[in-house]
Amino acid sequence: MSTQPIPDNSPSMLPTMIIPQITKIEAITVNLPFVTPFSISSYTWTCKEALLIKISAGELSGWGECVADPDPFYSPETTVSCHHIIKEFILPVLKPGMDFPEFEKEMKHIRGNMMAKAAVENALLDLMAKIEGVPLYKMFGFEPKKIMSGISIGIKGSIDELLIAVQDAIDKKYHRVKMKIKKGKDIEWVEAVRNSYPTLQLMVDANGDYAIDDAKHLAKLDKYGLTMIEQPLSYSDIYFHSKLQKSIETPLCLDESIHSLEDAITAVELGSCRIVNIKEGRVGGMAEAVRIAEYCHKNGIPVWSGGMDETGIGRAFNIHLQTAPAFTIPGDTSETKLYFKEDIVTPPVTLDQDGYISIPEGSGIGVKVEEDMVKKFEMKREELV
Ligand code: OSB
Ligand code: MG
Repeated sequence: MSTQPIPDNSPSMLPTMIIPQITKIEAITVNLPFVTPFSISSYTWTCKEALLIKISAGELSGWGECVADPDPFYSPETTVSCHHIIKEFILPVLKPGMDFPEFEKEMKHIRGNMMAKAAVENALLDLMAKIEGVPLYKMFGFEPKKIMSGISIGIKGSIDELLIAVQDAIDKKYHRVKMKIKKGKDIEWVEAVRNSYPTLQLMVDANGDYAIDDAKHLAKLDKYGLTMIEQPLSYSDIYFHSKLQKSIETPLCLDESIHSLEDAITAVELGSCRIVNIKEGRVGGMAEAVRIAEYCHKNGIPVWSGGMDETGIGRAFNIHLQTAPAFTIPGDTSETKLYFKEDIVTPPVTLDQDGYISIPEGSGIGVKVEEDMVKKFEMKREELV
């Protein structure tokens, strides 16, 4: 598998900066059409509805993108539940003058709701980096690097359609291919891809479609040399994954089940997975994502950055996150045009001729949020502060 080496001096400099005087906070719900529908085992999305949080301090604004969908088919959180939690519980604890660790401590009183927390926390981090005039990765103490690319291919109508999508990804030089699977569209589909592409770095994601009783069935995947099987069992399970991992050779990777560093420790100590998918938007934001990455790295568990088919705002956070040296496996970081004809930021994510992605230049998340495009896709806007 293609990996990047980890330098010895992995930094863990989390921000100890002061929350600035905030002049305005807006919650904006946007809806962007997908170029093609995206199917996972539990649902098909035809568009991206996202709750954006814009936190302003005078002329400067930080942006966060909540990765919850309008529906509870990936995670229990939704755009509307997140809006409620942000407005009624998260923003009331946000006080100018408190430092960032104090803010995170206050947030711990609010149980769960990690997607809601991430949207606010990330917007604050973007804002603080912009006030400092530094790129986000630099505020975390990381060095810039070229980011590996990876594609997540949704469940297609036929094996032929899947093979076309895989060929397309290979032509674009993606570093690894993930294919979504579900019961009835699994072994045969993986076999077809593997037969056509014997050396491709290939993995599958089941989004919780199987149960522990399917262990023997899932073990049939062992012969295809997959890098990993992502979240084969229930979205909330850690324990049964530990039993499954003992009965199959392919490394398991957890996605949906991991909401915090505590969850990651539980999974690693139980032996529930050998790889972790870190989505900063699912674990409360960039700071917790970095803590999970550093814990996993110390414990010999490789990590990668997942995606939630975010707009360019969420994508930019994922790109900055991957400068943390623990991210050694290509993530679900793909070109903007795979999902969107038009996005709300510039520049779009593109791959260079070797399949790498460059970090957007500029302070904070680096990309420019195009307000006219936000307005174009806007469904609802509310001033929260
Ligand atoms: O399980 O990783 C997942 C998209 C929506 C919900 C869940 C998942 C995904 C993806 C897409 O796989 C990854 C991406 O390209 O952002
Ligand atoms: Mg997944």
